[in-house]
Amino acid sequence: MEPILDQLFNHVLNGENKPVVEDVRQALASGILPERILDEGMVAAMAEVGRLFEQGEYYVPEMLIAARAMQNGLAELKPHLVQGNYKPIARVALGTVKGDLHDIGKNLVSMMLQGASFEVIDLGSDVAPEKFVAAVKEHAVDIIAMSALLTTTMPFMATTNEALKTAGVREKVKIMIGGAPVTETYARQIGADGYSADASRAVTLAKALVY
Ligand code: B1M
Repeated sequence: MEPILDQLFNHVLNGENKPVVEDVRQALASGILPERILDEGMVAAMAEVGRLFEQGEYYVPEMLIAARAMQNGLAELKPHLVQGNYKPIARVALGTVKGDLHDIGKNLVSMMLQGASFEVIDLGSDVAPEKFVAAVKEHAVDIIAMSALLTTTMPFMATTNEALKTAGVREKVKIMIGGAPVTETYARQIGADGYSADASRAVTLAKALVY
C-alpha cells in the first residue's frame, strides 16, 4: 500500500481531523483513485476501530472521534466520488433506521447514489417508520433505502415495511436495505426488494430496482 494511504489509515484510527483532510488531498494529488482512498485508507480504518472496540481497547469516545475524522475526510473526497451531469434517474429516500445513530455507511451510500445520478432525500439517522412513510407520500420517492448497524435496530426495517403497507403505499416503492449486520436472507425474510453489502453495490441494486 502507498505510504500516504497507510498514514491516512492511522490518522482516521486516531481521530486526527486535520491530518485526515490533508492526507486525502495529498493522496488525490498523487493520483490515487478516490475509491482506493476511501476503501483502503478510511473504510479499512473504521473496521479496525470496530475490532479495537470489540477487544476493549477502544471505547465509545474513541469510536466517535474516529468517526468524526472519517466524516471530514469523506467531505473532502465527496466531489471526487460524485461527478458527472446530474440528471436524476429516480428518487431515493435514505435513512438509518429508528434507534440507530450510525450514519457513515448511509452517507457513503448517499454519495455513491448521487454519483450515479439518483436524487437522494437524506432523512438522516434514527429515522422512525412514519418518517419513511411521509417521505413516500410527500416526495413521490421510487425507492426507500434503509441502513442499520445494530442488531437491535435491524427489526425497524421490518417495522418500516409494515408501516408502508398499513399506509397503503408499499406497492409504490421498492425497498432496499444494507448495513454491517444485514444479510440477503434477512432482506428476503422481511419482504424487502433487495440487499447490498456495500455502497457501490447499492448503486447496482438501485438501478436494477428501477429499470
Ligand atoms: Co457503534 N457499533 N455503537 N458507534 N460502531 C458498531 C456498529 C459495532 C459493530 C462495534 C463492535 O462492537 N464491533 C457495535 C454493534 C454490535 C451489534 O449490534 N451487533 C456497535 C455498538 C455496540 C455501538 C453502541 C451500542 C456502543 C455503546 O454505546 N455502548 C452505540 C450505539 C449508538 C446508536 O446507534 N444508538 C454505538 C455508537 C457509535 C458511535 C456514535 C460512537 C459511532 C458512530 C458515529 C457515526 O456513524 N456518525 C460508532 C462507530 C463509528 C462504529 C464502528 C466502529 C464503525 C461503523 C462505521 O462507520 N463503519 C462499528 C464497527 C464496525 O462496523 N466494524 C460500530 C464504516 C462504514 C463505511 O461502514 O456503516 O458498515 P458501514 O457501511 C458499509 C456497509 O455496511 C454498507 O455500505 C457501507 C460500505 O460501503 N451499507 C449499506 C451501510 N448501509 C447501507 C445501506 C444500503 C446498502 C449498503 O442500502 C440502503
